[in-house]
Amino acid sequence: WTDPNVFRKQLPKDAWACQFVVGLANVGESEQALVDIVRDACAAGITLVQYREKGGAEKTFDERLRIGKQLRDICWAYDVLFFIDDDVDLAIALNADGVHVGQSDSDVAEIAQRAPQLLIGLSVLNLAEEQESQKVQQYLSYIGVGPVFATTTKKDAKAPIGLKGLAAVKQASDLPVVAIGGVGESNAKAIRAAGADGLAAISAFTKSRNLVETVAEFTGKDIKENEE
Ligand code: TZP
Ligand code: MG
Repeated sequence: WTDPNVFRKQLPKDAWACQFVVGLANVGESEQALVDIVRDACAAGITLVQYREKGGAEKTFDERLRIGKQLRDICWAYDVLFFIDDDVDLAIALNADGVHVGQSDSDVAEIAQRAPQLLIGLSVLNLAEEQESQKVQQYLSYIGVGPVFATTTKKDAKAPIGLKGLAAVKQASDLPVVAIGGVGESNAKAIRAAGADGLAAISAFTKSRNLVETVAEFTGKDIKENEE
């Protein structure tokens, strides 16, 4: 899809299935490593990249813009959705496909008003936050739920909600639900069985020894040989 607007209107059903959340802090602050792993993950079949510059060395807007452009262009070359974590200004400047926000980030209705072209994902921790999110459901493309399991990647992560917590949010939600937090190859199947429409992770990808296998575990689809 060279025109992202065309892509957006024709979002594939599995658009949220396999999300790679990543920023420089997750790859030893190496820009080359970031570009390389995003390209490799796109080639391996992920469906969405969320560029998240958190918990590492401070980056200026111009630096994030320059890096984001490279990541965006790689994503689009592979028909992979490109989202920005939190940073609405950056998402707008990059003409990103969407923005992912947490509970303490920008207000969803305000984002939708300011940048109606952006798809929006919102993180919730529990049923109470899911209920609250229903007020802005019309603006949301999916709900992120987690941490489902313990994670060491996000330093300020709340206590994990487990598969039961995930299942409860899924049952209450009319939106696709994407699980995050300690998601990996070994628990991917159980997470899908608990109702997740998509799986998101940082370290499962940055520590993967074989991205194609990681993607296959996440999506539950067999590895296709000689696709197309
Ligand atoms: N939000 C909730 S947990 C988390 C984020 C960004 C970190 C996920 O990292 P990992 O390595 O996949 O557990
Ligand atoms: Mg956030």
